[in-house]
Amino acid sequence: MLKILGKATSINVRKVLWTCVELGIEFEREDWGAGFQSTTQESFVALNPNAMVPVLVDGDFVLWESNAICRYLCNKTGDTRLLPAEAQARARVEQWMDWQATELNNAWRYAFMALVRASPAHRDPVQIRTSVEAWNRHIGILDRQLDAGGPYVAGATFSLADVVLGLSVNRWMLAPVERLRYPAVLDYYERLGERPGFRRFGCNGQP
Ligand SMILES: N[C@@H](CCC(=O)N[C@@H](CS)C(=O)NCC(=O)O)C(=O)O
Repeated sequence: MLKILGKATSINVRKVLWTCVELGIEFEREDWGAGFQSTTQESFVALNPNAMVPVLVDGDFVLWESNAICRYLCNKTGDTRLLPAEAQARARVEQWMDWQATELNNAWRYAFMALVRASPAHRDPVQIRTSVEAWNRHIGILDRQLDAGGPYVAGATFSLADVVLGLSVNRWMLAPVERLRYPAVLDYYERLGERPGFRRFGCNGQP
């Protein structure tokens, strides 16, 4: 059986758990990461030199990077519902997944470390404000995409892009920041809330 290493409260682990529910994949999970078994242990670093969760163990095959794991699970099952086979449709899904992992994540990181994690290394008020503004600005990009071409990020059907961005919207919704009004994002969030995989893993224990 597939093994997923990582605590279920981690946003990146939850991407993989939600994807497994969408694909009907059974898995075992072990708690690793801050508050659980340390990822800096030699045995873990041998699996992922970045000392981060999630890590997927599929027999002898070991994979890290949450978005890559989600894509692997689709490819392994041959299920093209979340990751289309057709080149342009797939590229559109992957475009939004890459945007989430790079542009969007870089926007919120400082504010999240400061305001949620209370990190002593993230106390500069100017950088906090800049990060909150960038966070809202990026959610605004998502709002315009959903408004123009929804109801899902890559168009008419639910895809892997919605798994990774659904978790990002969940993080934005729960963060103690001033949120700009984005009606399409709020509708989208409600729509995702109807999915069993989101209810189980997407909303980090929140209703
Ligand atoms: N780019 C990586 C980032 C993984 C990441 O940031 N993982 C965090 C948890 S969300 C982590 O392992 N932090 C260290 C820890 O919890 O010990 C991915 O998408 O898999």
